Amino acid sequence: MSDLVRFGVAMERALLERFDERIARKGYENRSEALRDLIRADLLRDAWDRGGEGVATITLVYDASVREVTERIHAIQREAGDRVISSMHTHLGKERCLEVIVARGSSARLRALADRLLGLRGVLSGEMVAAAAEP
Ligand code: NI
Repeated sequence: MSDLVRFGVAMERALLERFDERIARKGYENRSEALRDLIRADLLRDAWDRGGEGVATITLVYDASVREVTERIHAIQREAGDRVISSMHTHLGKERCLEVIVARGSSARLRALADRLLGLRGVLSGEMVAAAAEP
């Protein structure tokens, strides 16, 4: 890591103890790495909220026996053009399919893409997760 800066942080003992318990459960070896991750996540959320460009995953679980749901999922991705970078499809059972789509674009357009997919009849569950912001 380049150009590390050390700084002191003051906080209530009880708050720090809760934080230490939390990061131990998550498997962090020290507070610094946990704090860096929290700050990165906050900056990503902020960039996303301000309508920035980013990369997201959209995960869908759907019932493939529902008429045309598979075709609609694919048509929406084709219409999205090069906003969709990649997708992965696998089978969870006889009728249920899992699709993970990686897409790039403004947060508003990605949200709209995810909403169209998640709103389809036959889509049982899913969510969009912002993976990274782009400058
Ligand atoms: Ni399938």
